[in-house]
Amino acid sequence: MTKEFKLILATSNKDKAREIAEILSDTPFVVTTMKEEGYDPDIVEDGKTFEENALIKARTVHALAEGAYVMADDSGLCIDALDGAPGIYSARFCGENSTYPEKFAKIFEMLKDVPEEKRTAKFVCSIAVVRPDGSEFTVRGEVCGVLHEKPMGDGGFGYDPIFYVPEFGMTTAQMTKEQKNSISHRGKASRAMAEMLKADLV
Ligand code: ITT
Repeated sequence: MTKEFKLILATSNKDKAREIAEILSDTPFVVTTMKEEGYDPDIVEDGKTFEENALIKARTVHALAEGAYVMADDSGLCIDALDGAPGIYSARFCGENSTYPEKFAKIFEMLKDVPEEKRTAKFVCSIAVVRPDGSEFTVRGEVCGVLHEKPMGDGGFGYDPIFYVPEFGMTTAQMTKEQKNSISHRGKASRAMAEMLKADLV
């Protein structure tokens, strides 16, 4: 018989939590957040990779929520001409309190000598899961795109208005939720995660 189980999401980012809940909506997983579960830990993201940071977040919440499945997402924008920056520092890029328009302006200032065809980038998402028994795994999803100097669209969040996907002819902020989830780094990683957890459901 198929069991339902709760996945506690170790994030304070409401947009991520919303996207993951949508992506997993037609699976047997019930997604809840650490806030909804009453946890508000101080998480020190001092890893060097997306995977390390995702594991740090998931382990921190798992230590509080014994006996639960905990998942965390560490993600970001990696710009080829900037050697993968801002990468794991995407949320903090240009200062923790900077706005996205300020982050966009900084990026295009840094790219001013880079020709348009070389303004390629990818979104990366690493998802880490810690099971009730403490076993853990990570999965990764990526989506390639091109940076668009003029922000377009008001869907999604973060860097979506400047992340243009040529195959769709639009930015991820112009896509419907379904379109973005079908191709996004988070969509790919979440579906890979659900696949890994399938055996636990039987
Ligand atoms: P938590 O650590 O609490 O999960 P956070 O937002 O600080 O929240 P990260 O450290 O993983 O999470 O940083 C992810 C950042 O990468 C996010 O804040 C955006 O700036 C960017 N990002 C990730 N996924 C994105 C997406 O789908 N669309 C646009 N920007 C995205």
